[in-house]
Amino acid sequence: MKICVIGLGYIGLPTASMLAIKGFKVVGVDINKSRVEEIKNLTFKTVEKDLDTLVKGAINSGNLIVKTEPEKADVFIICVPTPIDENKRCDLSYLNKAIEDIKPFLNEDNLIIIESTVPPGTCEELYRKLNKKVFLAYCPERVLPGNLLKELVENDRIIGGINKESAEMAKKIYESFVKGGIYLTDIRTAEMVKLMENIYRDVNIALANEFAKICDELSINVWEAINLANKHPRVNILKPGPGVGGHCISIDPWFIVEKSKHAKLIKTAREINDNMPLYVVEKIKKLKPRNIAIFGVAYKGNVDDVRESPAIKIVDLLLKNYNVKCYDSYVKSFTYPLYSLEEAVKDADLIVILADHDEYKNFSEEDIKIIKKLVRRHIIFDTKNVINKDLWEKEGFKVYLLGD
Ligand code: SAJ
Repeated sequence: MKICVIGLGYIGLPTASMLAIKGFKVVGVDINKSRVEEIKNLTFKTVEKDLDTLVKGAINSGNLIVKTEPEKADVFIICVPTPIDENKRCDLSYLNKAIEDIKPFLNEDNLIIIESTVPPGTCEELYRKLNKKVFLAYCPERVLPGNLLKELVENDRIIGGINKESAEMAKKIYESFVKGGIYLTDIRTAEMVKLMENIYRDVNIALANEFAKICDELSINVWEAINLANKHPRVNILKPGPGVGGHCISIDPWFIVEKSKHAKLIKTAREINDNMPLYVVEKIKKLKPRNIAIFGVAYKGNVDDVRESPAIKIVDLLLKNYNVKCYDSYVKSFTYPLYSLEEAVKDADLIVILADHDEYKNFSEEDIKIIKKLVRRHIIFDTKNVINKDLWEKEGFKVYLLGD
């Protein structure tokens, strides 16, 4: 069986590679020529564990070829981005283009699987517009960047079919590598389930962020309070932070806001999380710095992705009044220049941590001593509660936490 995977981003590439390893003939397609070249030549860079080995195995097996144009296949799996536009509505242009691109190759035995996150009703609408007899299923990706390959195999999957046969056909494909359960439903429910998962997380983080602000106001350490509240068997509050980034959780809840007038809590949660960068900047102002070293511009710990990262907004705002140097050894390129650790902290009178990279958790006494010599003032503001506070305090740093 031949499978054509459209979009070789963080979902499409591992999925295409996994299918190739499992013996399918796979054609991976991406409109970005340089992305295709770097995959073909195995020169793409990733911090995702074992992804390079998987892709290498797939390419070397001869089962995965990558190119910029689709071709005839039995199954088409679409993994293209669905961002939001300036009115915070789902931008389906990449998805529509992917469908247009495969249209000339479709015949009535073909199965199209969509993995991209979309507002409920989108797949039915696409099917109507396509106006061709094909099988269509929606199987939303669920993997967590940073733990991608493990979750690709182990997570349960939800498959919605435009009809029962479509869902059953898609199940056969995913069964080849998914060890978790595979649950079948209708296509609109599957679209809703995906959004509910990310909204649940966004609302929970908004609650944690609101708790952080309240605890700041009432002189309580939010981290300790959350930790203790979570000792209750039915409480699981997530962590506060400088905001919610990434191309999923900070975007997907808007797909429901655009569809339903009832999405009030969801909208408020989004606004709370979107305002966290401003709150962090207000806190920074109170520490009266001049030169600020930012540690961690990725949207979260141990990833190299900066899409929608709260750091972008925070640095934007800080640059109006302060000198700012960013350091992130995981990230290759950012909106603003990146410096080495030493360059970033030289003459800094404030260090601000915005991402919970393991590197910051694991700073040794030696590392802190080096930083201590280079900075002008010994103040660190940790918005993620990631550093070893005692160790920094031992070296004479004043440590501030968000929500404390
Ligand atoms: N964050 C917090 N506090 C927390 C957890 C996360 O502030 O306690 C922040 C992170 O720092 C980051 C943002 O939220 O800025 C999102 O990070 P994340 O780890 O919660 O999620 P993503 O965006 O990397 O991946 C999510 C996952 N969804 C769920 O866990 C429900 C993943 O399984 C999805 O596949 C992915 O979205 C997606 O592509 O939709």
